[in-house]
Amino acid sequence: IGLSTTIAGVKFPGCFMNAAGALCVTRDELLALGRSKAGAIVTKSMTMEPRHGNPEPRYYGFPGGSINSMGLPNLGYRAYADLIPELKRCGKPVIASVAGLCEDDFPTIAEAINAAQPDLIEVNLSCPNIPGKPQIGYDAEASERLLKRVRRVITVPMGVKLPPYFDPAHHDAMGKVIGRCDVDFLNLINSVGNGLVVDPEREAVVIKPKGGFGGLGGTLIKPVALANVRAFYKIFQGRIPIIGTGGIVDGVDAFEHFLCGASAVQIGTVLVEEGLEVFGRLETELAALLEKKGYRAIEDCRGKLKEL
Ligand code: RRO
Repeated sequence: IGLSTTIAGVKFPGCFMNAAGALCVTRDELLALGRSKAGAIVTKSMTMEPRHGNPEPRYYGFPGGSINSMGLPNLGYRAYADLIPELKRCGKPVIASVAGLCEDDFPTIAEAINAAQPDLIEVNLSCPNIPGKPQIGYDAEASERLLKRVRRVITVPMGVKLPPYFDPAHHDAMGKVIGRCDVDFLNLINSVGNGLVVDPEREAVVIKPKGGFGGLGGTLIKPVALANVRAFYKIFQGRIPIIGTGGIVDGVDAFEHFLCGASAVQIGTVLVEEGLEVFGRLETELAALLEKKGYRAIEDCRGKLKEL
């Protein structure tokens, strides 16, 4: 059974990789991803300057998923630019996740990171956790302005990490923006922003920043992730490859993402909860499922979801 995949012409030895943010801030974490069975190394979203992020506790896992308000803790783009050559020697694609605290940061970071030649760049338009800053991805005009600016300086395949949308009108509006900006791949979805988890025992919130509000991930967001993968797969008729992210706990969840149209999948909450061993488990589970169903490779089931 082949679990390799291709995104924007780049070959991935496996279809499972970390989601940006999960175990990918430090050099040690990134090199450990390189040694693991992950099909790629994805960096933490980077900013101009190094950041400690929001006050702790800022991540909380519970049976249905997770809530986080990390606040972009990262080493700053210069450190990641210096690390990329070493990461590339791990023998799998390196995806650099580019963010910023304001619009002008993105092209500066994108140009410098592009010069370090990661295999792909993912532009994160969907960080929900900077106090007082709305997500760029919920502003179609700002998204288009920003994507056109970064596209000018990025020569490697450029992807966009979008927030979840909850209305077909919003899928269509962002689809038009993406269609005008020469985007090579999409990553769907970032966390479901500004949820609130309550501990009834302590009668309190579970994370400190923003009064307890944070981005939701894990099992509980899977239907939202699948809907966004499917909506954009249909808008582009499969012509823009999609990385599916959200709610993947086992091989069946990954298979559902592929049926909806994903070409690869990323693991956030369950990677944090279970550690790097998750990649081997997911590969085993997906291979067994594909085998049982008579599929020989991911591309044989991609997008093949039946409608009634
Ligand atoms: O660092 C974060 O708080 C964070 C980011 Br940049 C993001 O894109 N998504 C998320 O759930 N958390």
